[in-house]
Amino acid sequence: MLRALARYIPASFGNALSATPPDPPIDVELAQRQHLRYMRALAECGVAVTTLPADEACPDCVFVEDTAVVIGRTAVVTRPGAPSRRAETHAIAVALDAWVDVIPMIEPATLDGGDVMRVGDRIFVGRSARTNDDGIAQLVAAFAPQGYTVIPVELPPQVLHLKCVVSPLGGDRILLADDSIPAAAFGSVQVVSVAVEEAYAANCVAIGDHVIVPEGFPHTHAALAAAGFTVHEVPCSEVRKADGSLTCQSIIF
Ligand code: CIR
Repeated sequence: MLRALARYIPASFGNALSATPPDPPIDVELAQRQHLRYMRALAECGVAVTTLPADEACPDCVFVEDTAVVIGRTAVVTRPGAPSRRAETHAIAVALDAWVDVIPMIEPATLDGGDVMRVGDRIFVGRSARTNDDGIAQLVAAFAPQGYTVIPVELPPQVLHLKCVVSPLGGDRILLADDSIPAAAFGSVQVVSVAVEEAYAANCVAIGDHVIVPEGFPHTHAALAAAGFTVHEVPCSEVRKADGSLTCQSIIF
């Protein structure tokens, strides 16, 4: 059975990092209710969810995806690119240690898990403002011996994380926002496209024949349904104000 590790949204979530100060500001109680909807959607897709307590000292702690890359029996606990987020990793490492082997990333590496996308035996990594070459090298050191090929992908400067614009759909399929990264960067894959005006919906969580998507993107919903998925919509308005979306709210392994 697939597991998801998640973390509750703290009351301090209004202070989460954001490229643009949200207007209107984050409604923290609404964010917490929307987060529970995502937890429920994961459960409906057959995933066993473990949710860690929030840490008030870490406003961004709900975005657990950035703190670890878990593939098979190995977890690389990252050194997040934003210094204010580095205190998030300790609790994640302690929790993951119950299930998998934990390898901590060490300075000067920085890497956010939102920059990492596995497709079969390939691991695509966005080289971004958050993820540097040392971070990519430490990912190679952890996963190349297990047969994975790590492939760096250059991100346009306005893109926070690789998975803001592309998500794995299982097998060799990906969901990719038009006019973001050329599909050729991903080699031989099948692409389900997201129109530019729905680019936010390119971040989705596929679990077998099910896919969880942000609420309110009808063309992407239809494209995924046509590709054979049962589509679950979840509201994301408040995490979006903190530059977050769906994949960032869980580590699935
Ligand atoms: C940050 O700027 O780090 C958070 N406010 C948002 C992180 C979103 N993470 C992700 O999409 N993987």
